[in-house]
Amino acid sequence: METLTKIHKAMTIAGSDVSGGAGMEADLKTFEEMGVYGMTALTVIVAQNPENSWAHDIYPIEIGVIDKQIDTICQGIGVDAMKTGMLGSAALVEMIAAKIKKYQLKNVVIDPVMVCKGIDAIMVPEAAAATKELLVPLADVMTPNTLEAAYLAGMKCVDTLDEIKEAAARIQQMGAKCVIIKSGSRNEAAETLDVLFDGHEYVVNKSKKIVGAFNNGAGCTFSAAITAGLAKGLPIADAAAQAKEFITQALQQSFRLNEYAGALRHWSHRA
Ligand code: PXL
Repeated sequence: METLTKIHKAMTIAGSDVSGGAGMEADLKTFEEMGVYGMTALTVIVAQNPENSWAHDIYPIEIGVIDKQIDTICQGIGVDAMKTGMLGSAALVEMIAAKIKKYQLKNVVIDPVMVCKGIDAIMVPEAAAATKELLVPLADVMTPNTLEAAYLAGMKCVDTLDEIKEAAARIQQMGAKCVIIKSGSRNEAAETLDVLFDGHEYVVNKSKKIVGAFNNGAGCTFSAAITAGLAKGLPIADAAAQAKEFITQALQQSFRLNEYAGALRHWSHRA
């Protein structure tokens, strides 16, 4: 039995996508593939309703139970980095902000999940507002998509490179150490655009869109990969670059599950 090697540990506070593609399932798969010990505090269960065009139905976990999960992880095991995903209520966002302070958690990645694939309206407005007020100032890294960035930055539209840079600067000024805005699946362009801003310089990453990829859970996977890198002690820019490589491979080798759905190949880097 190995006892001397340092095990890097990460916690995700996120919802379950029971179909396995996004949410805490994507986070855990990513942590595992990146050699990081993963732990989960489950916030909501997302089931899709076959009687209603497979609409997302969200079943929240009682807040006291989420509180117990976070205490178990933070007091019982300890974490090197953490991330959040779908949070479901303002009360939960408040509780998480208090836990980050209480346990002085480091390497805090906030993926401000406000929408799911195929949905363009903020799903739980009160949780989005609380995230903006309480979690942005505590984040080491924020990873909004362009729709979430527009909401957080108070902008009508975040689409062009200039708009993305402006949104990143605004969110950074609200207290986040570093902001990474992902633009890809929600625009019509042939290229994806990721912009990192740390308050000093912009790192713009342009790449060709991967045509035909199954991208459900891509945002969760990208932010989980950043979290894993931070858990291992990488600087943010290096963790972000490694995460970009990880998600690119997982998208390039994404696969079909059945006639309706496909998934990312989280293990593609093994080949
Ligand atoms: O991809 C966003 C997302 C996050 N978390 C959960 C989800 C989804 C989208 O389906 O189900 C639990």
